[in-house]
This record gives sequence, C-alpha cells and structure tokens, in this order.
Amino acid sequence: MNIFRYLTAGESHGPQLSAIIEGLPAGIHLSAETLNRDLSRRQQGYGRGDRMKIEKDTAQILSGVRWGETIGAPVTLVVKNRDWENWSEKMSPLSEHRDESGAVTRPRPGHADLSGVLKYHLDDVRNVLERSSARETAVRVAVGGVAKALLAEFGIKVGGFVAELGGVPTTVPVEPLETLWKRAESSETFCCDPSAEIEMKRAIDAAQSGGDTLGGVVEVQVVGVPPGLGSYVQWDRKLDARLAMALMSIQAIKGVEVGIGFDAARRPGSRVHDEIFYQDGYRRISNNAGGIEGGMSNGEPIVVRAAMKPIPTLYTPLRSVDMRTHEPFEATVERSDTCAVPAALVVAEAVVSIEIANALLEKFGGDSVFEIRRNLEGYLDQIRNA
Ligand code: EPS
Repeated sequence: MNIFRYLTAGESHGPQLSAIIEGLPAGIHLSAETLNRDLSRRQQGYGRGDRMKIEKDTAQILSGVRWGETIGAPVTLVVKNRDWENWSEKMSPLSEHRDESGAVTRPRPGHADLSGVLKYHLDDVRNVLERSSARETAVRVAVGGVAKALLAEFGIKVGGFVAELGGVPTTVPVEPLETLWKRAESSETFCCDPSAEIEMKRAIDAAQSGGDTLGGVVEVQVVGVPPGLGSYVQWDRKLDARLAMALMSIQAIKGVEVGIGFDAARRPGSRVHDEIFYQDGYRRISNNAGGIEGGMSNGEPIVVRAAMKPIPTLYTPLRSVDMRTHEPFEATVERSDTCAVPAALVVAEAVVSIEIANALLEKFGGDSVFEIRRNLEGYLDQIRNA
C-alpha cells in the first residue's frame, strides 16, 4: 500500500546513517542544501549535549537525482557520523579483534537496553543502544526533506512549534501558521511564546545542574492539503492512524493527539465538532478535528501533537542491575542531552511529511510531478462545485 517506502540503516557511532527511498516520481526539485537546512535545525535547540558539537550533519544524495531533479529511481541518502573517528575500533564492522573489556552490561531504565539484549540474545548492551539511539533520526529528517520537497511541488507546506517543554505551557498567538513557524525558528526552544521560552530555558538549566532531563510536546501543522487523503473504508488507510504510527515511531514519543486530541473527550459534542458553511466552497470556522474527519483530510490544516518523554540517560543515577552479576547499581554517567524536544519537532515534521506525501501519491498516483499535478488539478476541479 505504501507508495513512498523507505528504510534506514546505521549505528549511532558507526561510519554513517543511510536511507533508501523508493516510489518517488520524477521531476521533484531536490538539492542537498534543502535537506541540510532541516538537518541543521535538528541539531539546534537549547538543551542539546556535547555530541552536537562534534557532529555537523549534512546529507549526501547518491542516487535517483540528476541535475537537481528526481528521475523516478530510488534515492539513496547518507549522513556521515563524524564521531566515528573516535569509535572506529570499538564499532568496526569487520575487525576480528573483539574487545569485550568495554562491554556495557548495565541497562538504563527507559531505554531499549534491557529488552533489546534479551530479545536478540546479546551480552553487550552497546549492540542495542547503537541502533535504538535517536541518532537514527538524523537520516529520517533527510528522508522527510525529500517528502517536503515533493509536497512543495503541490503547494503543501509543513511546519510546527514546541507547544510545551518541561511542564512549561505556551500561549500561541493568533497569527497565520507560517508566521508562527518563523517565530519558532528564531526561538532557542522552537516555541512562539517569548515569555514561555525564558521559563523553558530556566527549567532546562535547572534540570542540567540537577543531572536530570526534560520532555515536552511538539505540534506539527500541514497547510494546503486537499480533502480526501486517506480513507474511512479500511483501518490501515486512515490518515490519522498512519500519522499516529509515524509519530509514535520516533524515539521517546509516548503519546499522539490529532486536533484538540484528549481535550475532545472532556467537552460536549457541541463544543467539539467543526460546523460546516458554504461560501465559494465548503468552509469551517474552527479546526478542532485537526483537519481529519473519518480518517480523511478535510481540507483544513492538519494539526498533530506528539509528547516526548524525558531522555532516559541521566547524570543522576536511577537504579538498575548489572546483567553479569545481577547486583544492583546506580547508573553510570553517560554523555547525553538534557532536552531534545526542539529536535523532536524537526523529526516530527519529517515523519508527518512522509505520511502526507505517501497519502498524496496514493490518491493522485503518477510517475512524474507533471502527471500528479494533472491528476490533482482534475480532482480539485471535480470537487470545486460539489
Ligand atoms: C543519544 C545520546 C547522545 C545524543 C544522541 C542520542 O549521543 P552520545 O551518547 O553519542 O552523546 O547526542 O543524539 C544524537 C547523536 C543525534 O544526532 O540526535 C541517545 O542515547 O539516544
């Protein structure tokens, strides 16, 4: 069913992260610079740790693009890990020399560590943490950049902001979404409420000095989506279900909301559903549904939120047991970020872009941007007077 398919590969301290995207039409304007903008955004944000000083992520496009346009063939993307230089012995794919002295045997609560070693019959937690690490999101953001470039061909734009961080909520000004995205871009915590930003930075500083970490909520919006993407007829074709899966697949995400989300459960129906008006086409004056009704886009901006838990690598020890001795210990100090919520916004934008691109390709098909545009315009004409 997926037309836009991709897989990622690579370890956090391995030589590189890679992705192959299959199912792209010919004629998408694409450059590494477009992808690198979001790769760089992902590395910013108040509360990131020292690893980000080492890495300066850039994407290489190694196939499927010629003279700045996709040619319909699979696109290969690579993001090199600069930190690899410091890990080439420990993480060598080929060396026969096994150095088990540095094995990690103390699983960190909240990580994939414990379940991962049990599942794959491993005795070094490193074999789990290297792949489960959120480092993988660097290449997913590059894949999302390709999806964003596809959507841009049809006037569909994706952006967002941090809605809450470390328990500090934001008041979002009543302004066009694109103005809010610009505000968020110039904020160190990617939010659009300057007084909340001061509080958030204070909370991050306090967490950092106390050896703790913070989570938060990110909100992504998509504008320019035609009505009718996704479908109500089958469970796995519902657009909201697919967006939820994509968002939940991001490391550390524990909850997803569409539109007013959980708040809809607390209000009477009269204060939830978006009334329908007609004036040169169908109009709504509210968007509590977040642009999705019956598993389909309804033409209003799509609005989704994702809740990120605090990063589980803590400088203040949490209790765990050593897997060799089963003796209790308090977790060793690891380098980590205090807060990666701003980064999670960029990743959330990426995975949402991928799902919208996929739904667009499903409905309007086509092997070229030209053909998809023709199909889309024909459909928009068809529903104009409905
Ligand atoms: C991460 C731990 C840290 C983060 C990393 C995710 O890495 P390290 O232990 O090497 O300092 O910096 O995030 C990234 C490298 C990234 O690019 O986002 C973890 O345990 O998930």
